[in-house]
Amino acid sequence: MTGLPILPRPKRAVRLPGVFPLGPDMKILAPEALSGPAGDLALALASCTGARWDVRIEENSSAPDITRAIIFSHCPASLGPEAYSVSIEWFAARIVAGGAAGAYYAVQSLLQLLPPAAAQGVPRGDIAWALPCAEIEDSPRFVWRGLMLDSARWFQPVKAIKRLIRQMAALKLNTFHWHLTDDQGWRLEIKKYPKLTSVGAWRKESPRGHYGHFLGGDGTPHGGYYTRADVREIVAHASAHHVTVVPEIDMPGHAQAAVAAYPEMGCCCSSPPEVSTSWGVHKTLFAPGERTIRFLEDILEEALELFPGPFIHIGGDEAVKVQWENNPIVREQMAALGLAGAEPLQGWFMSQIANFLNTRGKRVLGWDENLDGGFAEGGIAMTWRGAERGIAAAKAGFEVVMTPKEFTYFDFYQSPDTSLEPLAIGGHLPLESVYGFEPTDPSLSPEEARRVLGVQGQIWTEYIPSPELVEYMAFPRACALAEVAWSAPGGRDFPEFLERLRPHLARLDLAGIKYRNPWR
Ligand code: TNX
Repeated sequence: MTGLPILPRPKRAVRLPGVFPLGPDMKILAPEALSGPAGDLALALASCTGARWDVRIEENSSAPDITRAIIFSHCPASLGPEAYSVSIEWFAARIVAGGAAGAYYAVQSLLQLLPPAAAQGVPRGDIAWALPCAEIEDSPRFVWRGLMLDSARWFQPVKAIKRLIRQMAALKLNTFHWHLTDDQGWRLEIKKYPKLTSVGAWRKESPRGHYGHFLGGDGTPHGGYYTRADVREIVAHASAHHVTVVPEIDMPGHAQAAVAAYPEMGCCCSSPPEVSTSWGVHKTLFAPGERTIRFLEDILEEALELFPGPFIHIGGDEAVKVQWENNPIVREQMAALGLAGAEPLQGWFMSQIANFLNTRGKRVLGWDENLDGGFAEGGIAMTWRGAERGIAAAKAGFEVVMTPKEFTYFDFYQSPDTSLEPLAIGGHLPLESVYGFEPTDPSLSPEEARRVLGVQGQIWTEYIPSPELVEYMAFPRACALAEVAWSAPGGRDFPEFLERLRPHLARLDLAGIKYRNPWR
């Protein structure tokens, strides 16, 4: 590399001699289409330099003699929507972007070229603010660069989620997959079914210790949910940072909180369950009948009002079928549909929901269990049970987001000496392994390789009860994942990555992010 501390590593970056000093009376010129990122840059520069940075809207600032300015131009004809180039000379900097997202990413790169103190957001008169002269050309390797947060096992406040999204965006991650429902809590306000949150968002207590060695409950009620206003706030915040929010409503398993609220939607129900107070795979399923499917469609219909993005995730993972197999009505239904058993019934169930979402113009995602018959045309698989499943799915014609647990489960331990780490679910996923993950495979044809949409890190929160611990588990592994997702595979070099990570962690410090120090 070139000594430019940009993370994730750009496609091409060259350090040139000299610097571009950021003194007083400087300006930013930008066309209307890029005024958002230009404004972000103005705010960031004003906050650290203490000088005023005005944005002047100018559709075409191609004159070569403009000085003391940062000049944005929009060039969708030659660059993709997330691509950008930057050229910094001693008298001006020019940013060319294919779209607002590309300009936003150019701004993230520029901010990383400043001393880390810029991240503090307070004017520092003792620093000679300047950008190094440089040339950068950059565009992402993958379109899906995600992080999943489980807000069902433990509820995180809106503020913590916004902080996480802001930090994702600084790493050019563009997809926030929000796991909103599970056995231990339902977190999304649904007007038509108020008990989902009045009942389903609250559990009596949470388990203590690891579920492998049961220690009993903690005796403390836990809960919370996101109102429609909360969701809108998070979605708007994400959108301002070029992050798409993908909600997950998990079905037919991981449904216990919903069934506790509306027992008639389950099929257990001589004895309706409580919102679960333990971890692990549960047996409570939604009933596969018409009434429950309408119920879920109503829920999704409301979710569609809140999540304008193109994707909805419908789970499909870990649905143990005993309740279906033991239920005479469900067995009748299987026979009536001519299905050979409970597995194909899950396929039927998921495709009902997927078809409904398709008619609403949404693309449907699900965990890799859906590859066994659950996907309607166009379903996208998140392959968590091993990278080889993702490769096989791409060969079988499915689009995939690679989420294999051995490389992307950020709930795993970060160090082999687990006694030095906070209690975690298990596993071992050090920074270097995340960094070394290769999401494609040489055996894929170019067409098959294009079906690998990208990668995503998973923050399942059974053992992550606080937002601080979410940050500890997420960073710096998300920094390594961002590089896997964004950067070309050829230049991967772990020691060199660590050099660029150092200033990034200094920025996280100043932003108050409680990351894990990989050098301790
Ligand atoms: C499996 S991955 C699950 C989650 C757990 C996670 C813990 C997946 C689709 N389901 O319910 O939280 O393992 O690592």
